[in-house]
Parts: sequence; structure tokens; C-alpha cells
Amino acid sequence: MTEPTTEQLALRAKTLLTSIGAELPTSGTLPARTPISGGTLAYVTVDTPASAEAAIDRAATAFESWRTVPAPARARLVRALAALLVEYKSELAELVTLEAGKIEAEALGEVQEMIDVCEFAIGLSRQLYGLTMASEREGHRLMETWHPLGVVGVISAFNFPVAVWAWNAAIALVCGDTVVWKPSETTPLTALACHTLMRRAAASVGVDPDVHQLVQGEVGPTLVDDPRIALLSATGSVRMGAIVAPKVAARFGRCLLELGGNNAAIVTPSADLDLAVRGIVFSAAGTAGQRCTSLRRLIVHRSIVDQVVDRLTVAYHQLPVGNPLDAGILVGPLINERAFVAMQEALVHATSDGGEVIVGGERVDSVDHDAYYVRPALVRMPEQTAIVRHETFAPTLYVLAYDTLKDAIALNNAVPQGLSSSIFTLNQREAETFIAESDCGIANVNIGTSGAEIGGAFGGEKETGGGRESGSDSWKTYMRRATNTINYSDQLPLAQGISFG
Ligand code: UN1
Repeated sequence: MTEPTTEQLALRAKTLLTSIGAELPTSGTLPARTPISGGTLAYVTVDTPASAEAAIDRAATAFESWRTVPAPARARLVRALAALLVEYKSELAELVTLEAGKIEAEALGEVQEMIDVCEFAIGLSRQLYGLTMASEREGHRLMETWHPLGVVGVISAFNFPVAVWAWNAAIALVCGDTVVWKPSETTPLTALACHTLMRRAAASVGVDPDVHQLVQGEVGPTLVDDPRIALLSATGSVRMGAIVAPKVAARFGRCLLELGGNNAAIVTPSADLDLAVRGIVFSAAGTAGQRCTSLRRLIVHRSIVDQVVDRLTVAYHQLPVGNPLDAGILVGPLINERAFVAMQEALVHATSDGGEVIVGGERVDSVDHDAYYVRPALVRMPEQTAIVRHETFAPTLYVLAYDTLKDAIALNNAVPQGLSSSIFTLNQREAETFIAESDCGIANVNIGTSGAEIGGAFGGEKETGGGRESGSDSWKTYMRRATNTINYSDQLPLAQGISFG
């Protein structure tokens, strides 16, 4: 693999930021690291609790007028943002590669996901529908109307440093909310780029740029505790969610949580194995196994498990691992040493549970710097032990055998997380049974667990946190609902037939 120096990568990052129009960070204490070389691209200024509060102040003030702008007019801002995302798609994608280590195709896909959700939000701005219900009283109308909620705090993770922000920001803005974004401390430069594009979009359509605020550094607790943050949308670990949720609940704020996943795919005897193998490899090894939706458990019918493992072994040996800037590479680096250590520890744990590492797990190339390139691992497990039920954010796929579909679905469900799941089968009875019985927020047929489209609601159950963002009617989380009863008669009949005096 080619090994660019950190200096080269830093220069590239600066060129990209400049072309987007971002002010280059000149000083600061937060290192923007690249997993490609392990070096530091720049240092970014961090917020203090006081400056984060000031950002919340500005967003709260901006909300007072933004909420009164008609939703279709609010969409102009999102349309302007989408146009800039189209214009700077390759620059932004390359920054994602530099900071998160994604290969070009996936980085471009992530920016496309932002464009897609902007388009969705633009259409949505004319479809924030409320119901009209039949009133039980004569001369009365019963209906519901949806109203902007307030300031939305967005805490996002390193693995989708820009798309998950866009899911939240695009929807929140058309819903009439303003946004304070705290990106992952691992990806401050892509955040700077997005914030710049948002400000440019606002300026181009004459919108108060304060509708969007960016805060960097360890100021999550300020967003969590501030009563002006009406909705906190947080993506990250279960540990983080378990801290955040009760604090927001204690002040009666609203939380949208997108936490861990431990996603499984079932392969039944009728499956189209060519298709299944391709779907499995993309979901398990794509993004170096660092998606919330990455495939971590493969549950294969005992009659075909050897065959499936053999085919996957061949595919895994051929996976090009290396510098994500190089053409043809399919697996980039792990985000940092901690991810590498967690993967190694999990592999040791799995082996001591009787598992067998069939392929992968080792560092690729004799790199002598702080970059962690790893061959994705395929591990056969005799049973679903504790390490398999635990989410390790790395490209490890545990393979289990099953005898009946009931057992397979029970294995799928027997983990604390509930984000994504899938089944490979050509048998409709199996497919429908799986859809009805998988306990996850996403249950797919004949595709992998990752790579959801933005049009659906994205999220999961149990320890995944129960939140839904992106498409479908997820927008309802970003608005408050008012139920309205309107009496247009000259009588005052009471509901439930009550007569009062
Ligand atoms: C995430 O990993 O946090 O479904 C989001 C997918 C992507 C989004 C993943 N569209 O894999």
C-alpha cells in the first residue's frame, strides 16, 4: 500500500477546507487525527461550557423567528445546502476519507446520503401533516397540528461524521427547529466543513446563520443538561446513551438515541448463495466493520454452514486492505488503536470460548506508525457466548450454525441490542416469519444489515435506544403535537356526555 506522510495528508485537508470556504483552524487543542497515517492534520479550537452555552443562546434566539417562517420557505435553506453538497461532494467525501478512513466509494455514498436526506426534507416541508379526527360533539372539529419544538442538540459519532448530522439537521430545520451540533471529537474537520456549507447556504438565501451552531470538544454535558435543548439526538455507544438518557429525562427533555447494534443475518438452505456472500462481505467488512449497522453475527443453517464459510474465507482472503485513498482498496483503517485493541481482545476472548479464527484479525503491512489496518476476521463459534452478544466496533464476523428457523430467530434476538437484521432466503414463509419475529428496528430480506436508504425510519430497539431518525415519519420527533378542539356551534356540549349544572 502507498503510505502518504501526515504532512501530505494535512496539506490536502487544508486545501479541501479552503476550497469549501472554511476558515482553517490556526490554533487549538483538539487534534484532528487521520487514521490513514495516525498523524495529526490540524488542531481545532474547542468550546468551553460557557461558549457552548452561548451557542445554545444564539440558537434559542434564532428559533424565535425561524419557527414563524412557513415550512416550505424554511426548505429553501435545505435546498441551498443540498446544492452546495452537490457542488462540493468530492471535496467533502475526501475529507471524510482523511478523517474517518472511509474508502472513496463509501465516502461519496455518505455525502450522497446527505443530499438524499435534504431532498427528502424539502418534500417533507409541504407534508408535515396532522390528522383530523371525527369529533363526538356536534358543531366541533377535532384535529392535530404540528409545531416547531425548539433547539435540537445533535451529538454525532465518528463513523458517519457527516450523514447522521445531515439526517438530523435537514429534518430539524424544515420542522422549524434550530440546531446545535457537537460532532465526534475524532472528526472535527468534516464538521467544520459542513458547518461552513450550512452558513454559506444560509447567507445565500438570506436566513439567519445562527439557526445552526457548531460546538467542538467535550461539551456534550452542556447540551445534555441545558433545558433549552428540547430534543437531544445522540448517536454513539450504549454507555453514552445510558448516561445521557436519564439526565435528559430528569429535565423532561426529549431524547432520540441511536446506540449500539449487534446485527445478525440468517442464511437459510434456500438462499441464493452468490447474492448472500456479496451482501455478507459488504455488510461485515465494509467501512472496516465500523457502521452501527455492520454485520457482526452470521447464523447459517447447519447443512450449508461449511460451504458458506468456505466461500467467505476465499472472499476475505481477497479483500484489498489498505490506504483508502488508493483505488481498488475495499477496507480502510480502523479509527484508532483503541479499536484495534478491542478487536484483538475480542478475538482472544472468542478463541477461549471455543471459537476458531478462520481468517483475518491480523494487522496488514508492517506499519511502524499509529495507523491500524486489519484484515477482517471470520470466526466460527460453537455457540453465542458473551463476547458474541457484545458489540465490538471492528470487522469481526462470528459464524453460528442453526437447525430450525425458530432457533435462528431466537439467536438473532438473544442480544441486548436491536438495530438491524436480515435473512437470506428464497422461501417466502421464512422471510415473512423473520420480518414478524426479528426484534430489530430494521429487518431485511436478501440484502445485508447495512446500507439503509434514507427514506425509511432508521433506528432500533432495546439497547439501541428506540429512536428513529431520517425518513418515514421520524420528523414527528422533531416537532410538538397540539390536539385542537374547535367549537363552531353556539352550544357547549361536554365530552363523555357530561352535564355540568
Ligand atoms: C451508522 O452506522 O451510524 O444503513 C449509520 C447504513 C447507513 C447509515 C449507518 N445508511 O449503513
